[in-house]
Amino acid sequence: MTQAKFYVTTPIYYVNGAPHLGHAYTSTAADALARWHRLEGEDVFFLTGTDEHGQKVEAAARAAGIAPQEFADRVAADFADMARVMNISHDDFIRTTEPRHKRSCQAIWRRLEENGHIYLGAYEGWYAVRDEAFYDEAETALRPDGVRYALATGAAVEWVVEPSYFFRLSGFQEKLLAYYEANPGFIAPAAKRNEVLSFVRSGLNDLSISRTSFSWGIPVPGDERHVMYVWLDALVNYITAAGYPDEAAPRWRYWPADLHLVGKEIIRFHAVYWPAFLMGAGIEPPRRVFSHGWWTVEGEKMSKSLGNFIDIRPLVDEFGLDQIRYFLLREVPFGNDGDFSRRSLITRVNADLANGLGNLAQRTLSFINRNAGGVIPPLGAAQPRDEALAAEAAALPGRMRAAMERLAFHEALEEAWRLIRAADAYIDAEAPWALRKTDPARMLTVLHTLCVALRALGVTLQPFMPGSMARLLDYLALGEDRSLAALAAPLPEGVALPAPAGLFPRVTGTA
Ligand code: ME8
Repeated sequence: MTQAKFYVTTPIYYVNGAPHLGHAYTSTAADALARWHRLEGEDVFFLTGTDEHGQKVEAAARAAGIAPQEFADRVAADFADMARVMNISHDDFIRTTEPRHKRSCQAIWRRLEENGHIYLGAYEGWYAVRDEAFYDEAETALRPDGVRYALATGAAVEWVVEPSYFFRLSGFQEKLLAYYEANPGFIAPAAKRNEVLSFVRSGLNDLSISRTSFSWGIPVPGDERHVMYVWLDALVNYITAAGYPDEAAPRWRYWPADLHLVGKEIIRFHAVYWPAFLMGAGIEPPRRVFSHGWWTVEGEKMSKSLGNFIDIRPLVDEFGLDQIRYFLLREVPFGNDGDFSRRSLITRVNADLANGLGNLAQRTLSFINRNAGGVIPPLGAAQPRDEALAAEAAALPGRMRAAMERLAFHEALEEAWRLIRAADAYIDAEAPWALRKTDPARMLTVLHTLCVALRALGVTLQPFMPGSMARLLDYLALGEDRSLAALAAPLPEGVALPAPAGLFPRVTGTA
């Protein structure tokens, strides 16, 4: 049997500003998926990186008074730092100013040109630098302040007149609709799919794919007065990292990507333009694009004018990394919008982690340490209650898998918490502290069964809380194989366990 592969991406983040909660969110979600698929034994390729060209980045560099490349170097380093702090396990970090990417962009441009999908014309219309997007007039409105804004995003637009190369997007309407039809799971969630479908059904205009009014971009091959439109440049990152244009590269085995994770505001680029570019170049489109919702902070939209972009790193220092990762993926159903507040963070951490998982682990492991010789206790004659809990533990990976396939992180976590509640109820009902005097062999069986449940929790929760679950599995003396497959083995009775320490302290921060 050949090993299944899984190629997952985050958007590449613009280097016009510092990384914030929103970027950390997408990266954490992608990381949990990458780690989950590795646990399943798949050959995973996980890509993240930075989007460094275009007018917006050029303007930010100018405002900072430094050259765009130097500016991009600084901010890209900050994004790499955020990934390190968040324990993001990417296999590659791509920067669009790298030579491999220039080569890849120019190669796909030539392919599109050879295939007759590019022509020279002139663009005259609205452009929003903040969104790096062209808009039809009907997609904008003039506000009382005399400025015209894009309706979808609220970004100011400006009138642009310049020579431009165009991509014959209009010719792809039927092909795209046929692709969506044949691949019902291509765009998720369903509401987004409907939005994209109606956009494509309403008819597609050709797309301007080069700019001449600034130079911070990848030169159009054969006509260096033009730089490529930053979204064409940016989307191509996903094939560059897979080795394009070298389709014999070992990494090309990962293409097509299994999943592009994106925020809801960039679904059109990923679900319309990107598959059309790929079809035009004779490359297979990605398998799935999933759009997630947006976080507000303490009820407010994060924005430059409010100055309330929050950096995740001080929160990690304050609350702990896995606490933040857990909160991000548990608090809001993936795909929905949500609000980030200190109050809900503190509540979650205390209720679910300190009092829930942490307490279960601590009360079980310290009891074993004190009363069962500090080893994995032997399993005696199991009773139906023991078997029921062990069966719940055995069923957990399958239940979580079903949720992970739908990117329902909160449901996957809820499955784990059902097991935690079942284990808590089991301890209370079996009362090992009482059995210590009345039936020590039975006590050991109960403790063994609790270790089975803890091992299932520790292994399956690694993608969400890698550091703390590594500690939990160390306390259970689990060997090197910590994949889902390892759960099938019986627990090795009598193996010495290290002295456990608390996993998740209660937090007392102010809301
Ligand atoms: O759009 N809530 O980069 P970008 C949740 N370079 N997620 C958020 C968020 C929020 N409030 N704010 C941002 C770009 N994000 C392009 C992408 S890909 C070929 C090019 C996340 O720096 C979310 O994933 O503006 C969103 O799509 C991404 O950051 C946008 O990052």
